Amino acid sequence: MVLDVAIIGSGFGGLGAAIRLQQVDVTNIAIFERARDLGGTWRDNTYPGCRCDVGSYLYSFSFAPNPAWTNTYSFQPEIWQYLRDVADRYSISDLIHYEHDVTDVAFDESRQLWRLTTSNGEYLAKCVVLATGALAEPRLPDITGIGDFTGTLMHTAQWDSTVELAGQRVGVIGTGASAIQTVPQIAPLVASLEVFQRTPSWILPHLGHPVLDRSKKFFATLPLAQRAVRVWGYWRRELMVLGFVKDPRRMTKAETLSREHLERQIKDEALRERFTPNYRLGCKRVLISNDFYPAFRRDNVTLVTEPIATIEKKGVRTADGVLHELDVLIAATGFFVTDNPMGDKVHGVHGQALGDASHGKLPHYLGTAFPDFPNLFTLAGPNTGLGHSSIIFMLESQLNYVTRAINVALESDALVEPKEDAAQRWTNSLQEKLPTTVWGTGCASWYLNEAGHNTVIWPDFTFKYRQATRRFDSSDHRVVVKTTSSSD
Ligand code: N01
Repeated sequence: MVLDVAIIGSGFGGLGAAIRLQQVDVTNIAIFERARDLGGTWRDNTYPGCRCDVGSYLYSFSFAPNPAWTNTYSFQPEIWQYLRDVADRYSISDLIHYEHDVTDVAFDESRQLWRLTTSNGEYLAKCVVLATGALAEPRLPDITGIGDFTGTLMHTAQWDSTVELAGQRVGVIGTGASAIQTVPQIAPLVASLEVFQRTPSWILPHLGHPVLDRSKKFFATLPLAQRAVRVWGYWRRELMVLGFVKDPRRMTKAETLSREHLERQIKDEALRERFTPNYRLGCKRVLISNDFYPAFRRDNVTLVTEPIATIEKKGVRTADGVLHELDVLIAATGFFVTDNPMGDKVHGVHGQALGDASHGKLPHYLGTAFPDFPNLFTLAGPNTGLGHSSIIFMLESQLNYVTRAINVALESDALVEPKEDAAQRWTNSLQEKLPTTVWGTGCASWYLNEAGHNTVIWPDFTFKYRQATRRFDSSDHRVVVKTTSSSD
């Protein structure tokens, strides 16, 4: 049977796509998921302390509010449970083909369909929604000798809870979002903890707190009140665009806040110095934490800022020649983002790899559709990521466009793709804006591709993206009615 839509991935994007498509009566859908459960990055990241740094009321589907959040900034288990509940509530669970790792997506010219090769067989589909996420492929650091380490090596996104940390000598590489959450959690358990920092992060105070039972009841009886909190949180975050995008000098105030936070929490001036970033706040992802710096007040926790030279059998050797002997080495080193391997598994009509869009070699339209990739759409695609707000808002915006485009394709049995000049115009308009934003102020970050171009972040107010994705502009698209019947 030919599917109307094949969705790849069952995180926020994939589930959202299935729900929204069903709402417009597209029901011949399958979701392909490589794992045994749904949830994407919120299923995979089980490291101690994993938590969302966007508020709970905003970091959820607008159509599925959850009055029962127990904290204003949710922890991973609750977000994962939320996704499972949403899948049940919208009867999505039965659409998911688990343990179907998609290894190749290619356009079958003769049948004018997409052919998906999975670890569990081949499938044909009229349309494809790639919802594989930007933070799906853990990146181990490319450090000489990493394979020689004889202790336990694990990435934060592949946490093995059976590894005994109590009483062990543990090292953590990285001081990004994952590290700052897990370091305070594991510090009290371990014999010693050495944190290898290459670049300090800007860290602001965390404002999260438990939600009172009476507030939960209030939100359950008065959904509009929860909606108001969401809207308030949304607009407060939108104001940050004034600094991130319009004038990065406005970040000075937040930098002062962050420095004061550091001063309050770390009294040792030399240590404070080593924690102080030398780039503009916002250039790398801004972090929030109240317990990361205090972890370094413990006798068993050390900050190592000497660069890592090699990893050896017994531990990490730094450039000063010191061998830091370890039992467990934790890589909190992030993900393959602009070089996500999924990009090399999807090929368009003329064989071009979809990953070329992140390398600036393929123009994209709304970060979602691509010339020569008819009826194929990506969620969280190029330049739709955010540094200041909820990615769910962007996904829902993309889904407005995707559901309309898929409707056009299915109703007319057509191939729909953006015109080359429309895609080029869109891509150029973003790349022209980016150099003067905070991400162009000079720092290394996972927002930049190998050429130093930001192909990850949306450089404007998110409501502008919502406007751009609100309707299907037929003058920007080629809609070609198929010459072959693709229904069986
Ligand atoms: O990864 P990162 P992450 N040698 O890439 C260091 C999301 N997230 O997993 O800055 C030494 O941010 C690297 O150093 P440097 C969120 O979007 C969200 O922490 O490159 N160090 C850096 O310190 C986040 O941004 C939540 O110099 C090396 C760290 O490793 C994204 O996931 C929670 C190195 C990597 O930091 C990724 O966060 C957690 C090397 N060879 C994560 N290679 C939420 O709350 C890398 N590093 C929503």
